[in-house]
Amino acid sequence: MSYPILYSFIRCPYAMRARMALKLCNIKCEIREVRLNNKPYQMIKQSPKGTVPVLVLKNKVIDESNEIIDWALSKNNVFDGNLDKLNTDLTNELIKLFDSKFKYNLDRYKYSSRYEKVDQEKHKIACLEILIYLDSLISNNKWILGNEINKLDISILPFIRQFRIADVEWFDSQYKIKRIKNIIINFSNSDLFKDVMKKYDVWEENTKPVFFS
Ligand SMILES: N[C@@H](CCC(=O)N[C@@H](CS)C(=O)NCC(=O)O)C(=O)O
Repeated sequence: MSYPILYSFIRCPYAMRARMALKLCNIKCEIREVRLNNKPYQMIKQSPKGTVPVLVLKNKVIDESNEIIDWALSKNNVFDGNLDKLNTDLTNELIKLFDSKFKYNLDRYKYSSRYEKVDQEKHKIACLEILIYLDSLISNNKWILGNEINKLDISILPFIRQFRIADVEWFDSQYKIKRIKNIIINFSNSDLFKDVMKKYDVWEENTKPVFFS
């Protein structure tokens, strides 16, 4: 039996969300850890745009993290029934917000040296403002929309975590994002997150396949 192949990079938040979805949905795959500065040609052959994650299936290649999540859920919807229509719409809206505006500002804050003339502080505050908005939408739950982990959590928490680790002391001192602070600590300490952050050797052809899930 052949398993799907996931090209992944441990620290990539898009790959993290895909790994979490595959793990939660109990989908066994071969995991191929890559380095972004030395992507294997086998991956590029399957997905010429050269971003991770890439999931190679028998009959198709999925190279967008959100589509990998949706594919995993189509095989085994572990979140089924968790959300009503209102929260499903909110989930989609918030994933869009984080993939666009939050990510845009996060990159300019965290990797400011890659951009010309950026006001790092301005981008940091723009991210904080989005988080204050998110905080205002959530109640005192374990996860963002309830006490069960959901698609929204796995999709956006890797980016919020990245924002936090850029300046932990400052993040933890923000009193307007109290709920998010609790959720991000819960997330970082969760077995799920620890599982998907397991380190693998960089993949090379002809080495024994390593399986994930
Ligand atoms: N829209 C893509 C974005 C994936 C993405 O940008 N991944 C980054 C790593 S976090 C990447 O592979 N960048 C290519 C590079 O740095 O060469 C997705 O959601 O899968």
